[in-house]
Amino acid sequence: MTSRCGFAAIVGAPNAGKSTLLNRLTGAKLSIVSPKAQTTRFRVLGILMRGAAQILLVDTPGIFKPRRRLDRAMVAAAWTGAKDADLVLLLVDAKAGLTHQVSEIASKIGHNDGPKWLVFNKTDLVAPQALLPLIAKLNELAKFDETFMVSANTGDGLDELQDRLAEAMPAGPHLYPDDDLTDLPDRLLAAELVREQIFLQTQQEVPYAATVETENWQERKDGSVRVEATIYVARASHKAILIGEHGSRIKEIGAKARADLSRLLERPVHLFLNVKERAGWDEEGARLRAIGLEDPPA
Ligand SMILES: Nc1nc2c(ncn2[C@@H]2O[C@H](COP(=O)(O)OP(=O)(O)O)[C@@H](O)[C@H]2O)c(=O)[nH]1
Ligand SMILES: [Mg+2]
Repeated sequence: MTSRCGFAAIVGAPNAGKSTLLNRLTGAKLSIVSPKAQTTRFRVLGILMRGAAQILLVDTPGIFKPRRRLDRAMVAAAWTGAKDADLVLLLVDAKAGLTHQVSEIASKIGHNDGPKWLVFNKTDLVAPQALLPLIAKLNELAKFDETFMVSANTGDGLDELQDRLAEAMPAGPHLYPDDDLTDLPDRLLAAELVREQIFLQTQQEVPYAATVETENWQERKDGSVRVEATIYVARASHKAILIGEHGSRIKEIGAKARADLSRLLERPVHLFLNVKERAGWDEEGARLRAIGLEDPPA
């Protein structure tokens, strides 16, 4: 069989299920997921093997109207992901349908050369006939080469999608070791799993006002790893919420993130979390770079 390798970027509106799809296809929790929009902040690479093909799946932040410097960096990362790819997958929430956001993204993709596929996700929530008019409208905005219907939650349609992805990858040598799952460093994965728990366990503006950085990483002789991470928040009130009564919230965030990290690294993890107030971190270039985002021009 011919060796194949290429990049397929998953783009779409916030909450379409891009990160869920990446995790489901790679079988690992590489990209964090929550019911809240804008959970993903930077490009996440998932390495997927299918026969002799290495599919480099790129999960991107959702595309939306940016306000903060952080937001601009996220949207820029999403478009860069699409531009650098061999193939672009527009993931559309089948339940939400053709929103204004989706049409804007589709028409922008329409101006790109190169293959584009339309992928409806969350088809567990709708009847397939309901999608026919959407397919027609979306194809007026961009000429899609193929259309798929999947559910990242149930796994429906994913086998076919993976087979087609493998065939569509350009011939060439594999760019990553075949048994790697991602190119993200463990320190960043650790920080992301903490951030996922913040998204899941706090409400309103708190998750959007928090960032997490791994400060210390120590491999221990017994095979375990000791990780220290700092959560930066924009306000004192956020700090109080994150810590919770008698430290109950931060304890719960730490416990869940520790369990996830231990599963991902396949070894015991000791996780220590600090919470620091740092007003305006989302406008600071150094903080954005620390979480893997390039600082966009203002
Ligand atoms: N019912 C259903 N929900 C899904 C599916 N895929 C993702 N979701 C949910 O949609 C929400 C957003 O998912 P996420 O992967 O973070 O979306 P992203 O912002 O595009 O990365 C989460 O609550 C997911 O559990 C699906 O196939 N079916
Ligand atoms: Mg995401």
